[in-house]
Amino acid sequence: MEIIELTDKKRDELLKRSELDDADVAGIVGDIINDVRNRGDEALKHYTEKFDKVKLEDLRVESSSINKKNFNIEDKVLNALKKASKNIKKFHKAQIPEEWSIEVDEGINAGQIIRPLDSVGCYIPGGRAIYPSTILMTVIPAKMAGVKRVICCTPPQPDGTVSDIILAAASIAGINEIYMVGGAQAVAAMAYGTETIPKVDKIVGPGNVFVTAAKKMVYGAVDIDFPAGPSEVLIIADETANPEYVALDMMAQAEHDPNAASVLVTDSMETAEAVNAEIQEKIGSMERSEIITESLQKYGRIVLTESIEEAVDFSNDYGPEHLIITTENPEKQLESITNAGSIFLGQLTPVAAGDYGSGTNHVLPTSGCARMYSGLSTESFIKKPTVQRLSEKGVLSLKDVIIDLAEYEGLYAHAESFKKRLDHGKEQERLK
Ligand code: HSO
Ligand code: ZN
Repeated sequence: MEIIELTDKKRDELLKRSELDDADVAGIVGDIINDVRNRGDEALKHYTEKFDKVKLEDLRVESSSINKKNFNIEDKVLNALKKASKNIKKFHKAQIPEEWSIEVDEGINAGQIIRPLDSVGCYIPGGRAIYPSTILMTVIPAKMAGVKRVICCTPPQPDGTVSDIILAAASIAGINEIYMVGGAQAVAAMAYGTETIPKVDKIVGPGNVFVTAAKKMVYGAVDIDFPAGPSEVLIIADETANPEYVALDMMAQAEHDPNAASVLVTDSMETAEAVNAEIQEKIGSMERSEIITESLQKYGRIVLTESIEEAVDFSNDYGPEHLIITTENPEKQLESITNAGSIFLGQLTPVAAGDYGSGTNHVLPTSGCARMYSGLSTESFIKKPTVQRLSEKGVLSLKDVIIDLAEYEGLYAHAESFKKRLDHGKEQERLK
């Protein structure tokens, strides 16, 4: 990889990443959504046959195949899922927000209560990779929030089933409602409901361009998490960074997708050159060498800055999905970080830790969306209705505010509704 000095001219070029634009697929996706709204299950089966090459009688996975004792997977993998789920549960439990109320002014009590969404649909991608970890990352926070009905949609395998590892993860996460449908058609089904698939309140989870485009189109009919495209990592490193670790973290992100982005930003030419050399040395022998090579060629970057502060600045502009800070004192740079999906501090903390088992969520905003979104969390499944109660004193103290503003806005029923409460208070006072 070329080592590029950060100049104003280069900045925009460097901020570039995957250009997969869902506008390109908007037409097809819109047609699929309409078809699913009109024809329900029949349309789902049609698209499953067309895209997944499977003819399905029944879209739902029998719950007996999720509620079973023995899954056809290695014990060590089952145990890994269990241990990961324990950490993910613990972390997401800590994210449950508190209800609160305050006395805004004398006699005016107001606060927030916490209520879970009623139903949630998790999209679990199939195809190129099977990610049981994504089941844990989507279902567990919803469960922790108290969502009663959590369903999953995932494309079927060529034999018309869902793999046992996905079923095992679903069982560990505590759900038994899985539907074999993928792509935009799955999103449409969960947004509008079909004979078999229930309409849900929110759709979450990563997916390809079709899924992402569909999520954006159904937003409004349901809530969605955020657009989650090809994975990204940005690494801020100084001269203390371990070049081998940095190279591996870049390749780990690159192996997800030819369109994934891996960016190293360092103030040390030595680190830049050493990481580059490590990648060159390892890339040919990596298991997924082809994907890594394509991804690093397209969106891999090594950027040289004049200082670590400049590296932090660049990272904030980039707003990476994953940010690794491997410097002498990463907590110091953390103070100035404003935009990042999930942050990994120090040389012993690779992104893989958060991908699988340290407890944090791996469904994170990409393509700069970390500027305005946080990753999936327990709060993603929680509503916070506000609550208030006025006493006579409260009514009295608000009288000028409410009546004057309501009359100014010409909303006399508003003013009147308040005056009556005022009279009520006076009446109570008189009766005392
Ligand atoms: N890095 C991916 C999540 C993942 N990694 C799943 C491994 N399995 C997006 O955050
Ligand atoms: Zn990953």
